[in-house]
Amino acid sequence: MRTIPLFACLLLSVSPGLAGAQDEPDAVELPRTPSPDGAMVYFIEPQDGATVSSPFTVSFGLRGMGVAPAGITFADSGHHHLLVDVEEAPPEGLPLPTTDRILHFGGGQTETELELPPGEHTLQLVLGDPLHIPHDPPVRSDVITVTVAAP
Ligand SMILES: [Cu+2]
Repeated sequence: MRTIPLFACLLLSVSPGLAGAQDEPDAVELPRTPSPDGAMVYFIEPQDGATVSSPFTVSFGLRGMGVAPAGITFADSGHHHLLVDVEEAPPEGLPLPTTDRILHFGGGQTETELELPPGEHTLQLVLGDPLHIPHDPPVRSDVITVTVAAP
């Protein structure tokens, strides 16, 4: 499988065309990629309410769609984003930003090791199209809560 390094993901997220879109929010509407009926993204692990010790494995499940690296256009596919302690949902019609709380898996990864400080944390998965824009309708998991045990 062809993999795209993460930095390609970062570059796409800050492409100049999108900066223009922010200047005129009403004038530009980015095309959305449709998601098929019944598509669903979910956590294989950890389970909602789990207590884990850091670092811990997060496994991403996807039903009704395929995984494709960022930048690759392929019907009914996308790549995973993991939202960590994100309180306000990112806007639906724009590329997901890259922050320390919005992690892109633009290489098509379906698993990661996450290191978080002790305490309660929320996690959510959101699928993005080749340009990191959530599908229409969006394919996202429930928000789950995990507790990272003190070492
Ligand atoms: Cu992305």
